Amino acid sequence: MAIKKTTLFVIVFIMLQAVLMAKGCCPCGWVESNSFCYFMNGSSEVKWDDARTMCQEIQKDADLAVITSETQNEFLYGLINSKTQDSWYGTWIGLERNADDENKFYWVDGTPLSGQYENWASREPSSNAEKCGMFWGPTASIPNKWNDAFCDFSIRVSEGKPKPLVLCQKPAESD
Ligand SMILES: [Ca+2]
Repeated sequence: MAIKKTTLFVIVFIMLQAVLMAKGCCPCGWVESNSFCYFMNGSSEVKWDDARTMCQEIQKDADLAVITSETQNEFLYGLINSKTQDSWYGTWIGLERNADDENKFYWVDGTPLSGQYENWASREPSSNAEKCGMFWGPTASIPNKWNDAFCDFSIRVSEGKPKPLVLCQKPAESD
């Protein structure tokens, strides 16, 4: 009986380790989902370029979030929704108009948006002058949708109004 208990303990221990390893590992303060880690800066007042630099500097291999599926989109919307402060303008995401072909958007990892998962709000993208991707927050008129915005939109927002937050992403460590 004692041997059986020990064997059972070893099996449970090995299974637990396997689960923990499969889950991946994120830096303190980051949230893990499906092998990626996410971090949202909730007090930022930065332009898209600055938001991207912020992500790249805060952690190795980090950049603005790249959204490739509805499942991921819903998870990230939940993350934005979990913020207690008004996030009407949601977050900057890693989507940008191509410098050479303004009709095309690319993710910051170099993937063209064309043919991939898209979640634009109706009548968006709306203007070639709006070159940077944004994810509308829960209190927006069209929540949980994407918008193209002026890349310096954060400084165009009236004084005292909420600014777009910053949504960073990095691969989860597997070891
Ligand atoms: Ca727009």
